[in-house]
Amino acid sequence: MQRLYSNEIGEQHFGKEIKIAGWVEDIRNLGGIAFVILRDRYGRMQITAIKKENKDAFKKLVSLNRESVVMAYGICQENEKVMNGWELLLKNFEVLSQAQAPLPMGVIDKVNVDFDTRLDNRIIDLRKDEVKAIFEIRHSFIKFASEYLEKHRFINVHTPKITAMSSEGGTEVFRIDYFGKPAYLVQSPQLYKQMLMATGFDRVYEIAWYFRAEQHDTTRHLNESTAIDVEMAFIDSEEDVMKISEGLTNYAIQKIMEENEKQLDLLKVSVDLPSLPYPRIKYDEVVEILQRETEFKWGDDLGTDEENLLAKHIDYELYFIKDFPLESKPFYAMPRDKYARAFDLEFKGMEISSGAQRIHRYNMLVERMKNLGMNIENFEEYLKAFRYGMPPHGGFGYGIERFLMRFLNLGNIRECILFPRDRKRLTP
Ligand code: AMO
Repeated sequence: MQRLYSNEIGEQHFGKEIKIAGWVEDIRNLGGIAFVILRDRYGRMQITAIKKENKDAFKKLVSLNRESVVMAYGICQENEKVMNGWELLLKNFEVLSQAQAPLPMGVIDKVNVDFDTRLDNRIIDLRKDEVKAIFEIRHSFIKFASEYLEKHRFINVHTPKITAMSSEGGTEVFRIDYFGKPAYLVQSPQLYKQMLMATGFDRVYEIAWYFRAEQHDTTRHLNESTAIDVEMAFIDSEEDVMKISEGLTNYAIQKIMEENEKQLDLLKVSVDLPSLPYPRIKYDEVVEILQRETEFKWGDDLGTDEENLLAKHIDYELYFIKDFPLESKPFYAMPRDKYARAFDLEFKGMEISSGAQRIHRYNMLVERMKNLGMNIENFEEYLKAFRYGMPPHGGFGYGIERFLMRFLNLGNIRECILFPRDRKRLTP
């Protein structure tokens, strides 16, 4: 007999024998009868055991520790008073795994455990409906973003995560020993996705790892995070890239609203689909707004405080900031006078994505790198891609955890990744 999931069982099974499996969430022993709540991936089911019908099974069942894993057999009995409208009248069951007691934290207990205890016991934390819901929505976000990109001719690629070159000037890299040679974990697929623009794969995307040895210990930084990286060639300007970025965002939000209603309800998130196009605010306008209340100077970076303040002055949840000072963006960003043809996508006052048109002319790129004091010998393999036919191109990196944090109104980015890596956490 095939095991059925809780959401597969219905009228068609009433009166028939079925097999179910899951974690024992709760046991109520009333003496002659016992009720067990069994939880599987999709929901909960009630097992009803009657002592006089199978004494041994009854005894074994009521002595189980919570969260043990069982496979149970019996008749699916219609019962309006029970959740789902049916109960399993127990014939027999197998203990697939007995859980130890006490549990390091509860699954259904109302007592609040602190966040570190939750993360230390993530395998149990993930059994909670509202925690699972985050990762179901995460799955949907990646699926729908990929779907959108594929509809727009992007091909999914995988570039190296171990490298000899570092891409994002400002942030620190993790160094590793590569058979005696120094190497790094990549901070972004930046250099490789650009190199691919020289190959004829003129639209690529990658669901990628970012490894950053940043010192930040904040609610919005991880040392290992994931992103959707996009790169596209034959663009006229960064506007072409921004259209993909906002199109992808709206498509994913709309599809999640359709597919994940249950999870959004559970997380108490109500969503209005933003209208397209998203507003574009120039960095110079941002400076003007901030200078009304702060000492902010042209050329300064937008920190958390500035982003929050700015968000209070803008009536939209999602908007772009563009035309940043050239010096505030990495070497590969295409200049327009003293500005970079670059943009950030802001969601409720936090950067969730950034991108740019890139420099595609070899001489210009080398000059820019030299001006910034970079040692171009270290970038020989990257620069090679610009010598043999490189079309104009641009792209963006889109933080998956950052998006989810804002979309689901979560206070800490660590909620959005299974096993977070931060300054203090290397386990589990
Ligand atoms: P950037 O450094 O802005 O750009 O990163 C792109 C996006 O990735 C996310 N992100 C992070 N999320 C959590 N923790 C971190 N430590 C972290 N660092 C980055 C953010 C950010 O907007 N190569 C460029 C992208 C491009 O131009 O294509 C880049 O890496 O959401």
